Amino acid sequence: MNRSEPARTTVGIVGGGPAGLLLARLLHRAGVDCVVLESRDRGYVEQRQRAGILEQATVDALRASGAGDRLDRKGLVHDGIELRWDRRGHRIDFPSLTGGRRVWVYAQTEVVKDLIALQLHDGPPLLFGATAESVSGADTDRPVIHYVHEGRRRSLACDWVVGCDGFHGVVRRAVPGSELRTFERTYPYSWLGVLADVPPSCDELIYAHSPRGFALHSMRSTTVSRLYLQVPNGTEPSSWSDTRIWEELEARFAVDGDWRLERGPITQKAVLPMRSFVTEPMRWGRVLLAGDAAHIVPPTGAKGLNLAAADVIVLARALAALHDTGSTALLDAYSDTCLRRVWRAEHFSWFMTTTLHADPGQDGFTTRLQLSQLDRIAASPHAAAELAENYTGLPLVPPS
Ligand code: RFL
Ligand code: PHB
Repeated sequence: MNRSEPARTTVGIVGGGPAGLLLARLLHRAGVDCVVLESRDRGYVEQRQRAGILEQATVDALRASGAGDRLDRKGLVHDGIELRWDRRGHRIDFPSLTGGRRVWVYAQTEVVKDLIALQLHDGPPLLFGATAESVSGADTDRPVIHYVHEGRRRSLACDWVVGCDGFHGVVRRAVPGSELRTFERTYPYSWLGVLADVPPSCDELIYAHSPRGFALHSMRSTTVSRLYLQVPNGTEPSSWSDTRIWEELEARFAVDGDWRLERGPITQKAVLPMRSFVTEPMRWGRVLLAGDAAHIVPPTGAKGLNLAAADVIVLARALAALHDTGSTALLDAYSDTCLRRVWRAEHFSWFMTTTLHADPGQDGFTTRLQLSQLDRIAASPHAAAELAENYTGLPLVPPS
């Protein structure tokens, strides 16, 4: 056997995305031993373009896990966002509406790179190219992960198995179907996301409602812009030329006044579907689910990565408490604690999505409701505060 390939561990983690990697670091710091199995290679995991906004609690956890240095040097602190509709803009000021909260612009790819570098530096073990095929014994004291690594079938006996293996993962399948409830909504549109080598045309993110559909202006740094356009489901990224993308972005961001969208070379294009999905419960026997393995949100509320981080912060505390005191009280509460926060984020993500996007063939009544809601946010500090509190992130453990 490979020297670095253990046959047993306390916590077996399937998936080396943000959820699995952050959990491993937090457990390592708490003295709980664990192993991470990741099916892809390191280069692939580090390059996947995904989320870009971090809430305070996510930043705090990254710092606590030792992964805050580059984030503190390169992350951009944002105190607000702009909403645009009807050719006008309205800024939501986070600190004044939330008692001082703000968000960080720091790409998921960078978070993942930081966590991988730490993990490979001082452990615990992280195996790339290790694909979990199944988990047996979820309802016994010793669940086992069956996986393939370097062409060989292997097994890892664990006290606890955590599925951080994303929406298409296998760990969820260890739970009998009769024990799981799933709730799902798909949307009749997708996002075309592009990266462009051009300084952002704004200091803060712009979420735009327009009769032509939704558009979002985000960024990766002071020199790289990240932009999204609502497109029909099934759109091929290659069917959008660079010129067409810039023209459409310009039309959807159009605002009275002298604002200009700067153009630059587009370096990546991809289409992402929009989905809401929740699995209940998030624990069965000795198998726990965290992050996208348990729930998906459409990206309009910037919640996916932050929800994944929140789950594993709650879980790491619960496993550390078990390790330190022998008490399973926090683990027993894990699913309920997380699901209350998950459903709040599901609602917010659905609200942002349905307020800002145009359904194909949307009627005038629905459009008027959307515009009225946006007007209300602009007119009422209470309505704006509701958005700002949700966007910047609610408490990790919601008050009951
Ligand atoms: P991830 O990041 O999907 O990581 C799961 C990891 O598990 C591995 N894996 C397995 N490993 C071993 N054995 C198996 N059988 C395995 N099956 C899967 C995978 O290779 C992967 O490395 O889930 P995690 O850690 O829960 O993190 C969640 C976030 O990644 C996710 O919520 C967000 O990125 C969602 N999301 C976005 N959120 C935003 O807020 N803004 C965005 O712009 C945004 N863009 C996106 C996204 C999600 C996307 N996906 C999942 C389709 C763009 C995309 C394309
Ligand atoms: C991003 O920067 O990729 C991003 C930002 C905010 C969102 C979604 C994506 O709501």
